[in-house]
Amino acid sequence: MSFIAYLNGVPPSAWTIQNPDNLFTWEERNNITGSDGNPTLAAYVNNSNYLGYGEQDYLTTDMYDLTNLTNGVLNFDLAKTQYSATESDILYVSISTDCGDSFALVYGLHGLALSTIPNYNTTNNWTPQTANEWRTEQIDLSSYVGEQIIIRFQNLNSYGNSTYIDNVFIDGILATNDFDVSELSIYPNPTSREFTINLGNTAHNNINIVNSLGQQLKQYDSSVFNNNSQANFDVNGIKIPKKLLIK
Ligand SMILES: [Ca+2]
Repeated sequence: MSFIAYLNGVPPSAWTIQNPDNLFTWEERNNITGSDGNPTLAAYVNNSNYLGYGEQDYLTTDMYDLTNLTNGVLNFDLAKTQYSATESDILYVSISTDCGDSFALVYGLHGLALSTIPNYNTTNNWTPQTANEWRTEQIDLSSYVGEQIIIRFQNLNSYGNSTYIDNVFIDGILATNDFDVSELSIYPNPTSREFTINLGNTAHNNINIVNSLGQQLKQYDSSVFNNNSQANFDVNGIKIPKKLLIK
């Protein structure tokens, strides 16, 4: 079962941007070819026009509760090129467990290790042209299970080239006594419209679909299962985030 926060380009309202020099920083960029090959709205830093070195720009998430997870993985999609070996930006990811007072580094790459294409790219304002110019980064959060965490993305510029991130979410296993997670399956997950829940031999529950802020988008009574172990759902017509949280 997935525990999903999300970002489709636009930071949710509780996310914050810190831009100490008041110059370039994290912004939205629309109609970018996304990690699934379709147009997406991605969070972007225009490092190719950002004439400066060592300037730091922070994109900081809302707080996420990992107390009911038995493991956790932070996923995000990255599209990134570097201008040259010397004009090469850095991306850091850090985690706070004290409401943002302090952060511990969990990810930091620069140079071609950060780039999502093989070579340097001097195209001004580079944009990904195909899905395979994106890479999904995965960061193990198991040591943060039981905590409430804030995630911080930090762009450290070096007059390099574009940095895009999209589809930030936490994937994990819910620890709950309400049902046997190993019995339950949801597919496809994540989904944008239709999905099937198979309860196996577990008791029938009401199904709540909520977004990452915990707001309920739709509720189904357990009668939707009609005494079968499996039911199909169609969430077409409700305003949903790019990825769903089903619990
Ligand atoms: Ca800045």
